[in-house]
Amino acid sequence: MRDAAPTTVYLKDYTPFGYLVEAVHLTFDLAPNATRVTSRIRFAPNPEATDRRFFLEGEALKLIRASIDGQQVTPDITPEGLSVAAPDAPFDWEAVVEIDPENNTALEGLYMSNGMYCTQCEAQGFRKITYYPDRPDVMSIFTVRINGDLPVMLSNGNPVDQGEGWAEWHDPWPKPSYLFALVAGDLVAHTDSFTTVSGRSVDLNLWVRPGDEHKCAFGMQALKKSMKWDEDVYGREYDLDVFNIVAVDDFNMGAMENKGLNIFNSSCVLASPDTSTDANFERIEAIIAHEYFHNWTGNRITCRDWFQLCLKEGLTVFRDSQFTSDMRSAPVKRISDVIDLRARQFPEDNGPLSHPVRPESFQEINNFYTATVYEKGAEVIGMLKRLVGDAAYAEALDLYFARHDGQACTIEDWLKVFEDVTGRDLGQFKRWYSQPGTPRLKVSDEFADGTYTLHFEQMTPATPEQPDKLAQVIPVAVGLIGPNGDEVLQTQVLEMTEAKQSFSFEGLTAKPVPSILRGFSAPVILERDTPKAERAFLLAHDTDPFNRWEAGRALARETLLNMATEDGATPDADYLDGLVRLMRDDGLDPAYRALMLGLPGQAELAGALAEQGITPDPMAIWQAVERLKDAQADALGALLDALFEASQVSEPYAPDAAQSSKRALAGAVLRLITRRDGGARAAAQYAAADTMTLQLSALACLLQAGTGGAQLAAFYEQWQADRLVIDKWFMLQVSEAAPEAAAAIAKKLTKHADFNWKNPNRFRAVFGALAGNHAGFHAASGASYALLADWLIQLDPLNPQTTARMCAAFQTWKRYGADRQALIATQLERIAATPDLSRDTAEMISRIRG
Ligand code: 0A1
Ligand code: ZN
Repeated sequence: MRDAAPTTVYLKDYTPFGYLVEAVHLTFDLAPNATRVTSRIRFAPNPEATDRRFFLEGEALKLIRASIDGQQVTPDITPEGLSVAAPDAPFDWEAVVEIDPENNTALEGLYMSNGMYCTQCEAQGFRKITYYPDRPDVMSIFTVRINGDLPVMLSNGNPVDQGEGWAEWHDPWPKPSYLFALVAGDLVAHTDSFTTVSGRSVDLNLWVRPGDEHKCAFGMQALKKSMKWDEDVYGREYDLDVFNIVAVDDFNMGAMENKGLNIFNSSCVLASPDTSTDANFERIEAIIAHEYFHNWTGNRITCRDWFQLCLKEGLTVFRDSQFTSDMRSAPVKRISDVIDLRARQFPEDNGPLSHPVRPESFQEINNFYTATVYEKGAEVIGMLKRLVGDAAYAEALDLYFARHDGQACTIEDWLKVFEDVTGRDLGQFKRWYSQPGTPRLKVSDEFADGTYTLHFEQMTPATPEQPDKLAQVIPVAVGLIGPNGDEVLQTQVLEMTEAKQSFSFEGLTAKPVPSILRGFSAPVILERDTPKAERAFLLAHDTDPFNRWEAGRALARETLLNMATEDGATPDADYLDGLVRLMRDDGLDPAYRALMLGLPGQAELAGALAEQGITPDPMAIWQAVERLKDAQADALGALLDALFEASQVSEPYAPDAAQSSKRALAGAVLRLITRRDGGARAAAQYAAADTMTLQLSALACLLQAGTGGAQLAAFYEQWQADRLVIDKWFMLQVSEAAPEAAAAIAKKLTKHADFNWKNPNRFRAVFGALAGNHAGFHAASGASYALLADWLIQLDPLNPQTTARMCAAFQTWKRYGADRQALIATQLERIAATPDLSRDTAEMISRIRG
């Protein structure tokens, strides 16, 4: 085994490290295959700790020498680290190790990407750079010297000095090792500056490879907007003289918030109108904000241990959603977030990978950077804010920053500031952090003598290791609408705390229509036998934009489920009528109308059937969706042309909310037009397109219609020198493939000269798209399952992290029929039986198998 036998780490076993680290000096002598790292570390006994064992984590390091207070020592070395007898008094540790960045294909620790040195230390990568107490509660002040012959050499904090072949950096803010970063290479900067609220000027640099300079302007503007927003909304000022961002082509995740030196997957920062879509721009703006916001929520206040990951991630996702809502459309952002939550978090929460927002054990922490920790973690904060109100939320956050600046904290610390500010007991609320699973909220109603009553019952199904669930605090935002369409009760937050609870509203002249869970006020599944007429009524009249969209979504879901399971079922006329009426309403934001045209994902529909005890047939679901889209196109008819024309943008391209909203509607409409004209309009748009948004949306339509061969070839010719665009070329062919063709197309693409499978973006372009093509992935032959398993087995020895994340494609396997389950079980067994499987992948596969 490459890794030692898996050990499980438990939250309950936390103990502090025996020593404090007063200061760290690191010297890097860079060389591709033999970089020397010299560490000088000042340790002092930790008065809070009882266990004084001196163990430093270290993996894949060649120890050259080590000393304590200048005396050479010979530590005991294991694959996990070293231990040595250390004084019970302050002392200086010095060690020299050698590492091999060029052969570091796991992209964790110090590695090379296109000749550039870069690091990724979260969560436990620093131990691949030198021996260290590699845990977030050990915070220290770092000084770094880099020796090498590269034009640009960066680390955290402020530049101290530099000369020919060296550079020195000092970070005055104590930080844990996971926030350490180093970058060295042939880079060019797009520069700007920002003056903080107290008048300090900060140099801003976005470092890229020569040739990418024209893709920096948007990211820089997003950074400046984020800095200003965090001052205005959270009172948070930046705290160094310089803020560096670097774009890297080989990166396992989206981006990383290293102090003063954020490192980004180039796909999450580089943008230009001709190579990036509106959706890319919006995502980049959000990720830049997210990493920047971590400077306070994550860096200045960090996590005590990795079980507390949601402390920084849930809060920072919540903050970046607020930012996007302020910069763009709040309803569109909320609806998009809920679509994403249902697509990614709900399957996780209701399947074999279910875990609490704050997990209580893990084998490999990298497997817990999940939708549950991030997105459900953000939902929990949204609920808290709704329960205490905006003013108390702001006060609690001020107290959090004042009380905990410079500390490594827990969820208990976080909740305590809210308790202290509001006087509330949040003991029951805390269950959101410890109980996995999506609560089901059953609702019924009655009306008598002018009183309308809503009855609620909550139930959270059993999840692995947690069969019994206690009642949670559920904020249910409710409004009531009278028969004439007027709102008779504005949004009120009902606070549900019991397993069963009822709420009454008096003095009504007629039975109202309830609008429940407005704004998706809690991450639950609402179960109510809602009469179809009520849904249609809310689609027409709800004043809450989320619930108005939700009414249409529910009608679409119900008709699709019927069509997928009942012979002869036809598209629901009420849904189509309501949709046509909304599409005619020019008062509605075009992006909102584009969302209205969207349909529930096929995986979501499969999950809904499985919930009802019906075995989902992926092909039947696919056909139902196809038929409903045809029905949408027929029902909208000539209106489609009018909408398409009205959504054209004549001004020069800008990726702002106003323009991209129009293009979102035009793009959704073009999909339907293609169903009627066989692709003529899309071909014309493709031929005339001068931006990636228009080019790609046209190409997607053509591929879906099965007529895009010529354009696909032309697209490759035009963009073959641009990796990020070629990722789109790979991805689109698989995501638009017909169900029976998907596996073969993906397989053919893996043989393409540009299929660099060691690059995570390229690997994900093909296999992320395959897993996302529901009917293609679940093709009855099992070809997609086998292909994905082949490639996971091939990638695992090189890059365990990306392999393990992709295993999640199999997490819903028990939903499907016996034939598919057997096919998937074979692949899971095959992966599990692979010799020397990484700890990351082994843990994922064993959890998925159950
Ligand atoms: N903290 C980063 C995400 C991140 C997590 C783990 C990584 O490597 C295992 C890399 C990045 C964020 O939230 O953006
Ligand atoms: Zn984050």
